[in-house]
Amino acid sequence: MDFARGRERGVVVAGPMWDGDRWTDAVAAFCRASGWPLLAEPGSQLRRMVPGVVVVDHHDLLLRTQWADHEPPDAVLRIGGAPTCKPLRLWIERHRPAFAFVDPARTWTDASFSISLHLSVGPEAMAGAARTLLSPESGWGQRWADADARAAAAIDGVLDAEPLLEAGVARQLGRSLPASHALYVSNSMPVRDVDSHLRARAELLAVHASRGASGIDGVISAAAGVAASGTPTTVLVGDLAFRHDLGGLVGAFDAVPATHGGSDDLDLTVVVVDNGGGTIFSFLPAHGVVDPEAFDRLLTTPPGRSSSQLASGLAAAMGFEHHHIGSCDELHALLAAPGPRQGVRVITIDIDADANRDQHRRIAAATEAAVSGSETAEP
Ligand SMILES: Cc1ncc(C[n+]2csc(CCOP(=O)(O)OP(=O)(O)O)c2C)c(N)n1
Ligand SMILES: [Mg+2]
Repeated sequence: MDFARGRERGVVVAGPMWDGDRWTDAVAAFCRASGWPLLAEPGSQLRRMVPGVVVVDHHDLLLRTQWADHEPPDAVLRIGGAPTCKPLRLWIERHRPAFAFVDPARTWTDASFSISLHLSVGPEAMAGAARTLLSPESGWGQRWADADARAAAAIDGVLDAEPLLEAGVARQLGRSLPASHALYVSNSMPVRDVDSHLRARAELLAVHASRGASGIDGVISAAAGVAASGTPTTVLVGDLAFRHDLGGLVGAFDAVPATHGGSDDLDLTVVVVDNGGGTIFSFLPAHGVVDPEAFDRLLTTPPGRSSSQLASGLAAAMGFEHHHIGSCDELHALLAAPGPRQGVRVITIDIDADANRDQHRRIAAATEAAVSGSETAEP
């Protein structure tokens, strides 16, 4: 596995992996030896601060900038499932670097046919390859570290000055959840917001999702499955995905805690970001072009009532906790203290969809300005 030898401008990409933590040491050794930055989505279990490794938190935003096209890669080494990050896929397609896929399970997931070398090897081979590399001198890894730090400061500049919206919720989950907890993220915008805004920390926060075909069904049930393993679990879910799996909420509610003679001892916090329907579609080019009423009826499909109304009704009927909140401080207070097992609780947060979309655009523009010195960002 001498793929990295002689290639200084490489990146290691880590897609979703349930067992990604078993790769931590090998990936760290490889990144240190090659000088390549690590672009790990949270669901890889590898977005974690490791000494000597450039861990990039904001690659989704960085790879939309002109800076990224002035820093084209000559090599990509991927582990894990297909990455969630679309700008990463487009950056690879534009620059066509040598592309190795470390794929011990032989999944061959490569929808855009970009992979040039398929390696059916495990972490030992990656660690072995690291031992054959000479330390690089190009400054490539440092430039990524600098750009990521500038992006983080630009993002904080936007988020810290504004009311809580979806990016701020994702950032706060990474700041507040105890390391012994797990985060489960729904498809649609939650998994993307977490990829863009949850930052590496010293201790691992297990982050899971069912990427599959991006279904928004069964989200609460899957998160309850993680919680049933004994790990207190928080699930970040949109308002439609929440509605799609209220049966999962009942299932989690019915699990009888060990303290009451049962065996399931389940601790599940459901954080619902209520933006009034499927707002992922409002990031598509058709939004603002086609008739707004038709767009909403066919794509946004806004529910008639808020998630807060729904959750408070269910909470009253079923007897679980419901908190309707609007700030980082309230979210932190509910998530940070790992008290006694909670059973099921639901936290609802109202999100103004227009303000949220606008904030996403301003974050992209602020990142572009911070790393490229230009104001024109790709949306
Ligand atoms: C089972 C299933 N049905 C429909 C879809 C199509 N779909 C993708 S995203 C989405 C909207 C999800 O809305 P919400 O959960 O509120 O998240 P948001 O888009 O607001 O982030 C829909 C309907 C899907 N992915 N899976
Ligand atoms: Mg929604």
